[in-house]
Amino acid sequence: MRSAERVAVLTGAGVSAESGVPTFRGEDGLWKKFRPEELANFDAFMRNPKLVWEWYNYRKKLIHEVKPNLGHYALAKMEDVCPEFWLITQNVDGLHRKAGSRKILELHGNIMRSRCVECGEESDTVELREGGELPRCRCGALMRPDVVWFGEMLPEDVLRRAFEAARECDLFFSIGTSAVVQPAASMPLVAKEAGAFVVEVNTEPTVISESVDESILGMSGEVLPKLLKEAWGVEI
Ligand code: BJW
Ligand code: ZN
Repeated sequence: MRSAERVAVLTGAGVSAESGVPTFRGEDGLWKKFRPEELANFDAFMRNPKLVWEWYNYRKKLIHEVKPNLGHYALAKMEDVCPEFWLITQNVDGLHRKAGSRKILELHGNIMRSRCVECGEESDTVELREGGELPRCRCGALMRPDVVWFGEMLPEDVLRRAFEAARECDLFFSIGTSAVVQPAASMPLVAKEAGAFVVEVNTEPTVISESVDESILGMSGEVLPKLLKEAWGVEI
């Protein structure tokens, strides 16, 4: 790790779990008995925009109230000590930026932004007011959260740069992700195939644990500060 020149990191919901943000899969991921797969898609939104907006408002409020944890801060420090560094995140909560990370590629958008389903106009103030009307654009169409739902394309430029980082790094971390949602889930394997040393950090084994070079079982908020200290001599 100490000798790595180019480092790329993929993070998932597990990194924010210690901040109090629920993950998607497992018991923890349920909201009013709905699975995320039933809410995070365009058809569900058009069928019942109020329900989907309620889920997003609940999460926005929660995210607004929480703080980054030691895992986020360790990754922000890692950016300072590695000559080349990219943080690829599936998270939409903005906690990496709050912790000080700058070289971030947000694969699945950002929950604090909204955009019009018709004309694409963006806003970062729109939400469903309690008991109120659904948020609408100036053009009259519905506003939706500016995140990537199942069956939708990821932002093209962000995706291209993320795969580039995975292919070109010599050290790749996959942290706090179940590694089941594509195309993010293929990035650790792409990195491995291209010759990188791949390290996974997760509280449980995942579908890629057998394919990576090192699988560290533990909480990212505990493991990452230790790694940072052992490999780079940096304390947070
Ligand atoms: C800790 C911890 C601690 C806990 N420390 N660890 C069939 C086969 C293959 C692919 C497909 C298929 N059918 C459809 C697809 C494509 C689909 C897909 O991959 N589906 C699979 C699930 C089957 N993908 C897509 O649709 C993507 N688009 C796409 O492919 O476009 C091309 C295309 C277009 C049209 C048709 C087909 C293809 C888009 C995916 C968008 C995902 N969106 C969401 C919602 C974002 C908005 C929002 O937040 O509301 O993104 S879904 C949700 O899952 C969210 C997450 O970013 C994503 C990944 O979840 P993540 O982060 O891994 O969380 P968890 O909960 O799964 O895992 C947490 C982990 O942390 C666990 O392992 C814990 O153990 C661990 N943990 N505490 C360390 N303290
Ligand atoms: Zn519009």
